[in-house]
Amino acid sequence: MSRSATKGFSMTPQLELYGDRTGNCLRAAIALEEAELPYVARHVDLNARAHLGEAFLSLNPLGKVPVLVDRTGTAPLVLTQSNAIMTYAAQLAPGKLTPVSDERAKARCDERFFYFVTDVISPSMDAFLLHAYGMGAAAAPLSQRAAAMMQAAETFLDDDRFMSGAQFGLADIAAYTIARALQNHIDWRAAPRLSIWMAQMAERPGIRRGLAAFDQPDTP
Ligand SMILES: N[C@@H](CCC(=O)N[C@@H](CS)C(=O)NCC(=O)O)C(=O)O
Repeated sequence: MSRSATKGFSMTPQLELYGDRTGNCLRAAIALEEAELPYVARHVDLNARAHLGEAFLSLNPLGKVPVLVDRTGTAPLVLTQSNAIMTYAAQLAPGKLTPVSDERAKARCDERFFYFVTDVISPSMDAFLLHAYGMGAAAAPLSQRAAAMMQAAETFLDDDRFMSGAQFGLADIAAYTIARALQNHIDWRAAPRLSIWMAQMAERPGIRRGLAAFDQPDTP
């Protein structure tokens, strides 16, 4: 909904998501898309160091993406953590990304969401940083661990159609982008349910739009 949704804004957009084509940013964009919230995506080109420019640092002094700005209140709300942006999207669109009426179903969705965030995405991010610091040998076991934890999520699909439970949700978004990143490390023949789930996720319009959110050349 990102670019076409600009038509829905008379002047300053109410929700703006700043980011680039990284896992953290794409998860935030997919959450906004799947929640069907109108927003404008602003491309911050990390390669061009746009995140270190004065304009962007005034939004997030840490110089990191994603950043969500919500101007619907009396003062703008600025969120600089991908997971906070995702849970905020769930809050703004009750029932779209987390179950609302069934406490146990909500707990199951949270449990799975935190599994992917802490047990898969986190070691994978650490491996990425070790690579960036020239410590590729130290990174390898962390990448393998992340892939093994991703593959273990096959069991989440034994009884449920989605990673989040009976309905699509935050855990599916967290799982999908990291599963794509780790796809060459996963033994897909040993994970038939995961394979089917991946194919289904790839067909979701909200996921497709979220993945393309930062394809425009905009800069803040
Ligand atoms: N904990 C933050 C991490 C944000 C983060 O590290 N963003 C990366 C891109 S995914 C970034 O902006 N890197 C640029 C830099 O560190 O210079 C989140 O989940 O949003």
